[in-house]
Amino acid sequence: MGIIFSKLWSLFGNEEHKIVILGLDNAGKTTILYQFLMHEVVQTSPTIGSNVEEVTWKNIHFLMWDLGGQQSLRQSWSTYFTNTEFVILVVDSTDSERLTLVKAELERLIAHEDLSNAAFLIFANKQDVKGSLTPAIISRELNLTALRKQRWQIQPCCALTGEGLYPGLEWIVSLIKK
Ligand code: G3D
Repeated sequence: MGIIFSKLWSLFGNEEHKIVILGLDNAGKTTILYQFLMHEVVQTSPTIGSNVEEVTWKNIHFLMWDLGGQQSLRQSWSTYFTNTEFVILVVDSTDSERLTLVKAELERLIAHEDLSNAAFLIFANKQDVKGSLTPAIISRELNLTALRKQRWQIQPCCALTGEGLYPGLEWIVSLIKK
């Protein structure tokens, strides 16, 4: 029994969970990916196409795709959606002008059939900047409470220091363990 259990446990531990990290350009996607990878801030440049990295946390393996957020690149996001379990949507909390654009992208995402079972973690990033929008305002502007089909969570964070990132990942882990 013990052997079977430990085999099952190691199987579970080796499973890889696919996450796509989306958001407009400059939201902080690449900074977040590399925070998860190295726990330290790296110099980023605009993502051309995609970055992909394997991240292991609490013995759970994640394959994290960071997709470029410029308008021309957003068209190709859907080619990455197959088998995606989690979407991390990164919002620049200092960019109130483009929140309507974020809302439109979110609507496209939740309507996509390949993401119908995915859970959505929304990072309200750049909370270190004075005057940034609060998670409550971003929730309201994105109309998150109307999201009924998919599970979602909004998490304030600062990708530069890493604050808030692991509580977000913890939510993802709690869904995996359910
Ligand atoms: P992207 O991958 O979504 O396009 P990046 O975004 O990760 O390249 O980040 C875009 C810029 O925002 C970077 O600044 C990065 O340092 C900054 N940034 C990311 N997260 C935060 C944050 O939490 N707080 C603050 N203040 N800045 C953040 P540069 O100057 O390199 O363009």
